[in-house]
Amino acid sequence: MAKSTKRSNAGVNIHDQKLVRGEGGELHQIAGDGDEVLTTAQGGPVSDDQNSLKVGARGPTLIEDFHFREKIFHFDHERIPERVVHARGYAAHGFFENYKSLAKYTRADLFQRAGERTPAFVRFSTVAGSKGSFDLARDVRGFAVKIYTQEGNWDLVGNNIPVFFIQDAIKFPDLVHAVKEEPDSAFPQAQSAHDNFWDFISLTPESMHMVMWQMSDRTIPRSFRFMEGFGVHTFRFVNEKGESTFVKFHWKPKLGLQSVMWNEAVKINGADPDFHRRDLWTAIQTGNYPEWELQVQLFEQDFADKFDFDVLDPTKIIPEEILPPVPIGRLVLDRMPDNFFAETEQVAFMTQNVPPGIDFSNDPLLQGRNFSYLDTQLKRLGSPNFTHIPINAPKCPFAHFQQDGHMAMRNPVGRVNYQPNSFGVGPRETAARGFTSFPENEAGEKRRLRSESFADHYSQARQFYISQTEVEQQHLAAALTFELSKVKTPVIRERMVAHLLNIDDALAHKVADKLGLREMPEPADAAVPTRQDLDPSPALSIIAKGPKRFEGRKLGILVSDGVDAKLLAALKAAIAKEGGTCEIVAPKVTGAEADDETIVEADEMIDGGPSVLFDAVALLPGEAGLADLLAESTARDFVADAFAHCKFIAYVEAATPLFVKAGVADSLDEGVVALKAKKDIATFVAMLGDLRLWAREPAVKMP
Ligand code: HDE
Repeated sequence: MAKSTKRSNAGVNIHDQKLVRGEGGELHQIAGDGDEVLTTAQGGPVSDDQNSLKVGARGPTLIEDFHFREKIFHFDHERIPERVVHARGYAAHGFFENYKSLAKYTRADLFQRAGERTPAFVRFSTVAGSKGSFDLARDVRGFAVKIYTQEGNWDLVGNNIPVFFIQDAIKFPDLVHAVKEEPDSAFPQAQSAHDNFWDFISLTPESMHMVMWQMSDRTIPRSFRFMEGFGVHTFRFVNEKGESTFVKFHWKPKLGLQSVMWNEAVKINGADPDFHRRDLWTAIQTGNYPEWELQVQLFEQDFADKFDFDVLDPTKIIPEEILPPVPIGRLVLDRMPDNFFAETEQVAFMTQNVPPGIDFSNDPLLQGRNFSYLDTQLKRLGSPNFTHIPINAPKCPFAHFQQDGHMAMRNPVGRVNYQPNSFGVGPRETAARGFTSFPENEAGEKRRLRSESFADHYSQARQFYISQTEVEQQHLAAALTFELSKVKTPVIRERMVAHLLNIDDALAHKVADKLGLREMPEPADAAVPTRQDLDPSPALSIIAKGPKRFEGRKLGILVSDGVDAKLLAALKAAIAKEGGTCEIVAPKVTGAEADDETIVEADEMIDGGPSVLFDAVALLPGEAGLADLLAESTARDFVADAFAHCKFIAYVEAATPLFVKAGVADSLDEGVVALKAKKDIATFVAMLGDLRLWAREPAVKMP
């Protein structure tokens, strides 16, 4: 599938700039002439872009230098405000393909015809960190999808977690203030592990279900390609007859779910803060287009009424075992934006962008969001004409009488700018085709109330916890302990343990014990007691539904001079057959000389390519270059980390001293495979689908 990447160094002229002496002997720095003339933004040709206009060679700069002034003015204004949440993001273009007509449920145009493709743009993000923060923060991931339908843009602005921290939008500013860096010190960046966040959470019992997800490995995904997405709220499908069906949207990654380990995340952030960006960029540029299936849970009011929780409460899910999601289409991302700012930064997602046939429910979080997203675009993009920016413009015919304003790009002509008018000019509304709200009967007192049906804060938190494998339960407890260990106010830690007692007794004790709490607190007051009878939902575990294949994953191969060329080629071929990729790590960036005297080019020098960047590793040093690796502490870390992160490791005999150096020589287990004969490659590759040898974890972690 490999395609050449968009970028190439072809045509790069390394001698472009030079210093030359003028006729009078004076020095000029000049750039090489090209066919295209550099101009000002007003179109004036520029004679010299290397020197500002001065009085003499060493005199002051002149204010009349309009080229300099314009250039600096524009530069000074290059930034727009970053998003107040989800500032760090990365996006790609693609399409949604509908499987078959959903006319029975919805009149939405994109769902009417089998096989029809509709263009889409998807932005993934972290929530808390600023635009320049690192990719592997422990954080919820945004999964925002814009589909350019023939009846207007549909934005499904979701997350990689199906529930949320709060039940009412009015609490959103408090939640976000609490999780972001503390306002006096301005740290920690992109981390929830601090007092303010846990203070707010421990005083907000409705957040407990979400906290279980947040402390699970879901918040340290291996890449965007390996995460699920969720619309979170209950929406409505409305068909041609005006009948409504409730719907919850789920995106399922074709390559399966995968996360990294916390210790790995911490190290990846240092080694490659753009780990997730790079992954998406590389996958798409090499033709390995990531894909998700859109699945829906469809239900009626009487089905919803059977639950003792409320389907309007965004802190609840409907377990997939109770209502299996139905596949309705697929999303493929196949093109990176040409310009990050123009598209990824300026894209404006809005929950209120729905085509006819998709409607809102009364979820109070969704209702609040529908207000917020329009507001935020004006702040960030600076003009009500943000829909004139190509990435935000509909791709279907559109016509309205909105006019003027900052940076208006589409200006109507002619006399008539209103309707109705007597001249038969311009668009008119259409009762038949236009968006109509589902006419739900609404009545009640005007009050500030939280519905009684929103009161159970612990049952689904418990259900999530008991649905995890033992390994995942350990990770969850470790994450809670880590986060709370960064909290300096003891009462906040205790208050959290008091909530955990309502979720799972063993979990609460484990965390209390790891934190070193001397006394157990009383369980937190619960408005509704935790249900103990909810069945585990295996669909909530990442490991239980692991992909069982290495497709889309990466093997890091450590080589040095003398590497066995035939073995290397066989290993690379076996990985390619699985749909995986390989990267070569060597002591020098130019690579290593193999035993057959060919040069094996390196992708990374050893200190730039730690094993945390790979899903599995192979140690193929040659005897000739082994000393180089043994002298290098990063080579020791490569091996020690791969082992500690429960990765599968293949090795050749010559690599044995590296295990000694890494301090793991006495602990080698069945996940460490010696490549002695050809069949050993097959044995190793067959293991890789498990992604990790979790059985090793107890040997490398404090109990
Ligand atoms: Fe957002 N959210 N949000 N949010 N949200 C924004 O809009 C807001 C919520 C989500 O890649 C902002 O354009 C409120 C839930 C994503 O550009 C802002 C509430 C979910 C993105 C905003 C929520 C999300 C945003 C900031 C509580 C998952 C990034 C910049 C009621 C279902 C979209 C912007 C992108 C962005 C408001 C809660 C997902 C301020 C008031 C729940 C993926 O409008």
